[in-house]
Formats: sequence, structure tokens, C-alpha cells
Amino acid sequence: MDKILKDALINENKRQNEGLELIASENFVTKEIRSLQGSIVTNKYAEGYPGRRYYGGCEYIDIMESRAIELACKLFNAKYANVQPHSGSSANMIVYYALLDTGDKILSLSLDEGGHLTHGSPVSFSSRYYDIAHYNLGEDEKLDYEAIREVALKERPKLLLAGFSSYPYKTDYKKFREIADEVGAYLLVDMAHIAGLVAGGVHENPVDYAHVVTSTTHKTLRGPRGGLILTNDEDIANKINKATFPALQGGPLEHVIAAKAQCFYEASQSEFRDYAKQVVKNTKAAADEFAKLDAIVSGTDTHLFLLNTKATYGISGKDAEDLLGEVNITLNKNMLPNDKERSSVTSGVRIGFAALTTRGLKEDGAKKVAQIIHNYLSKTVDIKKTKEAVSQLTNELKQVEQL
Ligand code: DSN
Repeated sequence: MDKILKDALINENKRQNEGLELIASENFVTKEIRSLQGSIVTNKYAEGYPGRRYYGGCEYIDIMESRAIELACKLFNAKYANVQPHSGSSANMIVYYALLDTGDKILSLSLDEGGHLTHGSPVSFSSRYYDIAHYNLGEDEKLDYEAIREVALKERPKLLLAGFSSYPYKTDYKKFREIADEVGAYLLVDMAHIAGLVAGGVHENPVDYAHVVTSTTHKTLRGPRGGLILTNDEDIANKINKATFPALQGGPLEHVIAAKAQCFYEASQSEFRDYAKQVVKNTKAAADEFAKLDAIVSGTDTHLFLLNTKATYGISGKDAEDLLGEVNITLNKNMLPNDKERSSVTSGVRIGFAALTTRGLKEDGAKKVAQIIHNYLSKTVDIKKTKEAVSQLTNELKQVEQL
């Protein structure tokens, strides 16, 4: 192996083991997932779908992709799954392409308030090709369904979008579907962040309500990096398959699809349900601990919460991210609802507990994480002692290569 790459790989493994990983969209996969994703399956071209490929020699690839589809459908109680999207962004693009014409209206939550780039951000393809309208969070920073209904009645979108990147509370999909039906819109739920909580039975399944559900497989779901689209509607499923290939993608990443199948298999085991429950318990324990320490934090019933670093410690989210990076705590700056700062600065950070839960963290450890961050950012404990505390905690966790 190229020496530069080898050294970087060794150092990245060390970084993952020696740090507290709090990025809400990250996780640690099993060695089975890693070995499928890093396998010889990457050698194969397989444009098309199982049983109807544009290349020969796809008999084993078909078994893997069919298994991924079967397991995804079973896990999320869906009739149809497309496991080929290369990412969550691609999955959303595919759904728009399948169901909308350019210029059609999408109604979503803005990125600033917890949405996603592909939900209509000015810097995303989505705002160039579609007419974007946004609903807002209520004063309590939660979804206000009556206000969403009013905006939907005014804007008459063709597609209503629920599903968020930094919204810390549960979503009422039934209410979203009622609004979509009232205005004659498709309901798309992007469950990328909470897919593992849905699979683990701690959050409601949006597939029961939405026309289409998109997801990534690598966040709380703890699979390889990639996308997924689910639906119960045969006509929509056909449109999505055509939009995926040949419209928007070429050869599927079958090595990743094989690893997705293993991810769906793992997520259907009882240990995964325990993990999903523990993720929510850990996140709540840490958020409650911050509140006890008088920090300004959101509540949570997911895998993440928002910490207002500006109001609590007088520093931007960017400065908090940089400072915590110095003591091996990794998280990301994040806009808060009604944030006055730019997205490259922000007034706060997003904190998630899926990855550390995978490493075996329990509520006591989650509280300790909150104390370490609070003490460091409020300058009551210095850098040396903070690093020692982080090191002590990470030594007690499972090592990343052994997961
Ligand atoms: N970038 C992802 C996140 O961190 O939430 C969403 O795609």
C-alpha cells in the first residue's frame, strides 16, 4: 500500500479510538460490513436490476442485491426498496426526478432550522431546479403542525418534505400525511438521521405514512455509507427505479449494496433494538446533564441535541468545535433555530450519541461527556486535565477495530 495512505489509515484508526465521536451522523460499522464493503465485489459492473442487467456474470451480484432489497423491505415493512442510491443526497435527487417536473414546488424545513441541503438550500441543486418554500419551527423550536398546514394551503406544494438533520424531537408523520393529502402533495420523509431508531423500534415508522421514504444507511442505522429509497406504491417504485438507473446513476456500487444487506440483517437482530434504546437514553442523559449545569440546550427524544455555545460560553459554534477538537472531542458547529450567525460560524453545536453508544457507552458515561465538554468550554478545567479525562473515558470503551 502507498505509504502516505497507509500512515493516514493507521492514524485515522488511532483518531477514531482515542477520540469521543459526537458527530450525530456518524457511527462505527461491524467488521462484517467492512469486509463486504472492502471486498472483490467492487470489481463488478451491474447496471440494471436483479434479473435484468446490462452485463453478464451478475448471478452472485443478483443474490446480494436481491437480499439487500428483501431485508430492507422486511426491516422497514415496505413493499419496494431501491438500494442503489450512492448517498442520501442522491436518494433525494432521484425522488424529485421521479415525481416532479422542474419548477414544481417543494415545501420543507430550511437547513437553518434543521433541514438538509437537498431540501432546497440556495447552494444545492434542489433550489436551482425546483421552486422551494419553507415552513418554520414554532416558538418552542418544535414542529407546529397547524402552521405547517397553513403554509401548505397557501403554497400548494407538489411535494411536502419531512425529515431533518438537526431536529432533536420526534415527528408526527400521520399529521404530515394529513396535510399532504389535504393539499394533494406527495409526502416524502427523509429519515436519514433516525433510520436506526425506526429499525430499532424506538421511533414510529414513516413508511406507514409517507408516499416515499429516503434514507442513508450509515448514520444511526450503522451500515456502510450509502442511500436507500422505500415505498409501498408500485407506480412510484417503478418511477424511482427508472430515475435511479438509467436517468441519474450508472453502475451500482454492489460492494456497498452487499454491505447494506448485512446492515439490514444486523438491524433486524434483538441487540440492535437494545442499541437503539440506549442511543436515546444516552442522548437524553447528556442533554439533561448540560441543563443541570445551566447550559442552554434543546431537549431531545432522538440521538441528538443542540447546545447553544454562544449563550452558554460566549463562543461561536465554530470556536467550540475547534476547541473541542484540541482535546479529541469531535462534533460539528450547527445553526440553531433563528441563528443570527452564518453557517460557517453558527451559535451552537450539534451533539449526537449513536457512535459512542456503539462503543458501549451508557448513561453514566454520557453524563461524563457532558461534564467534560462543559468544564472545558467554561474554562474550569484546563486542556491537560481535559485530555486525561477524554483518554480515561475512551480507554473504557470498545476499540473501533474490534467492533
Ligand atoms: N451531512 C449529514 C449530517 O451530518 O447530518 C447530512 O447529510
